[in-house]
Amino acid sequence: MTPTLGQTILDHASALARFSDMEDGLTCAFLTPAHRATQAQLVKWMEDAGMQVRIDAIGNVIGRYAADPAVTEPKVLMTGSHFDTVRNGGRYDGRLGILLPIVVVHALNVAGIRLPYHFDIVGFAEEEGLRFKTSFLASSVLAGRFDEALLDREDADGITMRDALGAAAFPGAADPAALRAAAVDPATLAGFVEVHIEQGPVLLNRGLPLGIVTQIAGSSRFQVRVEGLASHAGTTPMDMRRDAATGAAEMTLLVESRCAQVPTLVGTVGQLQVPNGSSNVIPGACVFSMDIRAGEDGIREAAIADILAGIQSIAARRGLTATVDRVTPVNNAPCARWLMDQLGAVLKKRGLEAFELPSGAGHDAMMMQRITDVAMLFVRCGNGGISHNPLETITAEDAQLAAETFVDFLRHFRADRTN
Ligand code: HGY
Ligand code: MN
Ligand code: MN
Repeated sequence: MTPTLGQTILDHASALARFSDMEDGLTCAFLTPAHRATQAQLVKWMEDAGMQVRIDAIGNVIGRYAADPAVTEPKVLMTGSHFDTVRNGGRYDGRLGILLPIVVVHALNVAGIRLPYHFDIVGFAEEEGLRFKTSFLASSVLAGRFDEALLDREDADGITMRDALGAAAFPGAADPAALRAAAVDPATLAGFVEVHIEQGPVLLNRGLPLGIVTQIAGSSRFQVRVEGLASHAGTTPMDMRRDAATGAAEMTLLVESRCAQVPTLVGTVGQLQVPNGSSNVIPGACVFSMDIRAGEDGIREAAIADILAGIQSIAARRGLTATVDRVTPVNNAPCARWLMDQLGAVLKKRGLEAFELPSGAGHDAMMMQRITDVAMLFVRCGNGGISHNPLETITAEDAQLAAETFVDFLRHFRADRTN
């Protein structure tokens, strides 16, 4: 393989990072002009790599590197990740898992190497939930789990998902029947294997370039609206206030203290706003997000039960009301041992440790795990392992090694589950 695969991956990630919703950083929210430009660029790179490409009803870019024509009834091995980002995010989260296989397919195609199965790369249009506060939106369509009620959900500007999709005008966009029809038939799949930047410091601290994921932590997201009474900041005595923001602050501290009780449990309030607040008005309302995750579903569910009860008791004590909206939770997703072992075998062949680690971050593979066996290859994250931050980085050497390992994996892949 050409030693420039790694550098090409980094160059492609830099090129995509120029399509952004913001001036001095990378934000790529679902169906914005930057998102559409990213999607168009992915189509072009997949076509240049020798793939047949289509865009489905939610905006996923799906490229197929067709199987060796001599193989009858080939299965589909699927890979991919998301191309949307968080606000002011990193350029590798999600995108690495699209760009790396594109570069790999390009190299296979140039070398005239066909595979005994169809190899599909999916650029998932939306995973982060930034615009519509969704969870695994694009992979839920592919997995046949799309919640049609989401079409009526509005973004911060009051634009519904239905209208945003309609304006994008993909074939079938905003048509529930087309969104249903975009689901893949699980019987056609041999599995789903996602490459992703680790987004944490484990591989970095152990001096390892690559790792194999054992499971992906389940997660639950909520939007909480606390209502109190807006009143004058100068005239309302402290003991007569119904301050929604101080109530939300106490609820935030409850999330922190409850989630600190169990090592694998994490809880985050990432958005906290006083809508239409003024410096001289006691907050009459406060809205905040909650993201709660754990490696075991029971631990997460027990924490959620305690936190939701605690929120109501804090609200009652302070004369507030709290309304909680729950985004569909995603359960812990175990990776398939037979796929992990095939990844491990190619790592060992290269003299690398087949190191296994769980993922605390969510991934499209979680949703795909509902319909097929999944595995994930993690690539070392630089800069102390920081992610969801512009400082997120990988090296060209690690990208090269990941690409070469992925080539080995594809060339040795056997769908019959015997290792
Ligand atoms: O939030 C997550 O774990 C993912 O990056 N969307
Ligand atoms: Mn992310
Ligand atoms: Mn990601």
